Amino acid sequence: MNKTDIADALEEIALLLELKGENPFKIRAYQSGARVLGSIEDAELATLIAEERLDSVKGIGEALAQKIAELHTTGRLEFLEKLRASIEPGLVEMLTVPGLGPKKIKALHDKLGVKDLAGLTAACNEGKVADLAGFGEKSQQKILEGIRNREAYGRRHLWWDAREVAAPIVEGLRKLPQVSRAEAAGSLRRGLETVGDLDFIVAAEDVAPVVEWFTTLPEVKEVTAKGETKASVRFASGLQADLRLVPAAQFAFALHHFTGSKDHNVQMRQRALARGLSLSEWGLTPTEGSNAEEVKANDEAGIFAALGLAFVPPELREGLGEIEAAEDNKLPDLIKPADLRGAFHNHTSASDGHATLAEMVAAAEALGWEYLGIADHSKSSFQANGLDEERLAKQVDDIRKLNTSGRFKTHVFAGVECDILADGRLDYDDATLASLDYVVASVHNALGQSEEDMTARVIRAIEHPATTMLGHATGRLLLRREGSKVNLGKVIDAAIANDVIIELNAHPVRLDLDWRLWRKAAAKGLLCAINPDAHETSGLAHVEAGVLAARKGWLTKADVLNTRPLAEVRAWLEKRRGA
Ligand code: DGT
Ligand code: CA
Ligand code: CA
Ligand code: ZN
Repeated sequence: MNKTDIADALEEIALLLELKGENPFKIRAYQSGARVLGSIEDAELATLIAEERLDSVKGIGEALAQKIAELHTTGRLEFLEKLRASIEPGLVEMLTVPGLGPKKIKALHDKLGVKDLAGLTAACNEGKVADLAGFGEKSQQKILEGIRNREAYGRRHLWWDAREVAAPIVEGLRKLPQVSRAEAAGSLRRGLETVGDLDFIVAAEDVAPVVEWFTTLPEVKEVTAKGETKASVRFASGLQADLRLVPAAQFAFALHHFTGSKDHNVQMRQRALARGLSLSEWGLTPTEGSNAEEVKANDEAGIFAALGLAFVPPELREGLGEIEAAEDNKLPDLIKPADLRGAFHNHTSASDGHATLAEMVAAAEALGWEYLGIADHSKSSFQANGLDEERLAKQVDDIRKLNTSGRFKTHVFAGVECDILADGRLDYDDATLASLDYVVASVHNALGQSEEDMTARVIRAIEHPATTMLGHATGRLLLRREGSKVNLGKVIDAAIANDVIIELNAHPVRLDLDWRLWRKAAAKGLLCAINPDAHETSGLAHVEAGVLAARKGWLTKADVLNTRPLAEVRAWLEKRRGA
């Protein structure tokens, strides 16, 4: 196991111990152990374990060192497995309700005998939760709403997770001798932030072996349909998938149809009808009485061309004006993953990341990035181990030294993810902020403010001369928590007026600001930065999800600051700081 997985295991132990109401000192030992691990480089950790010296590290005692070693060498921990087994699964499930932490769940269990979500719903409906000390009417309402949302959320999956399941299946399908072409279609191909089910389109002449392969994949839990042209399965994760088998001549039509979206398809069909043609998953054929000829197409571009359209990238097929733009040959030249030269919002083990500064920079260098911005949490984010002025100054110093050392080809920008306090002030004084290359300003607490207060708060932060960009504008966590109430139209206008960037937070659970707002905002002059919000080296890869969302928002390379070369970015940041 690597240190990120070990840290996750330690955090899980702390959470479970808290659910059991264990001694707070013991709980904190696991939490700080997880944090300390982040500051040890992976290679060093292996050495410390091999030489049995892990307990010499400050913050790691003998008992903890043993557990870490067990996880590192075997990938398992008996202690954790026993702990998991000792707790009712319903209690752990309750942790997925927003606002319910281990302490509150323990209180609900001890005082009301609540053991699972069903019991919690009943207790709320009977008004018992409102009467409990530390809860009240408002919090009872929030819990009920959270449980309701959870059911809706359970029907969809993050794009990132769905892609992880789909990619090896597409690979596997393509390797089958009966298969000539295979693609994942549907919302996954369109790059939607959440996906309902997977849709695979396959061209095959001999279908039975393909259906057999698909329905007996190891992760399949249930086969819900199995026929000549279609099969449907449900995976253990709850995700469902449709497989559609077509003759090679129909592949392009089926791929286009099942990529969707529905709105896009409806508009395409109307366009075809106006030309005396009928468009379906089977083909493009003349309507009755029309003298048009059947159109054959080997790829989607052929279908679009037959209807007088430029090729529309799947990300744009939402029925939001892409057909008109394709007709006028005015589709944007969309940003591509390879356009990115760095990113600004990334964490290290100095706050709540799992990798050291050097590990993060090495990972950025391996991606070929020209620059990496480090923006750890600020002091008010104590839950995320935010940096006080002294620790921030040390980090800035470390970054400057790393840059002059020439150890990495990637330049490091010293920034911070500065909390926007409840009244809109920033979390450091002006002198501290002035020591940085840039500032990402983000809301992390008091998320439940009124729309009026939240909007004024965010705009005040945008108007601060030290603010470079606004982080995760609404604070939404996809399939987990709705965003804050905030007037984004006003926020976007304020950002443009103050020359402040709004980030497209590329973390697969955020993708915030939403793609639906970008086209209009960019046209008005808003500049974007696509930021992975990485908390570990592998997190830098999140930019892929961000680029997809940016493409859905019609963004081009020119709309995104971190497509520019280092010298231009440096100049932009300096100008912004008034340096
Ligand atoms: P999802 O799975 O809810 O995330 O969204 P999609 O877009 O993947 O939808 P899905 O799986 O129900 O169907 C895939 C595509 O098939 C959809 O985007 C468009 C096409 N499609 C499905 N049902 C209809 C329909 O009733 N009318 C039209 N025009 N197209 C349809
Ligand atoms: Ca689908
Ligand atoms: Ca489907
Ligand atoms: Zn943040």
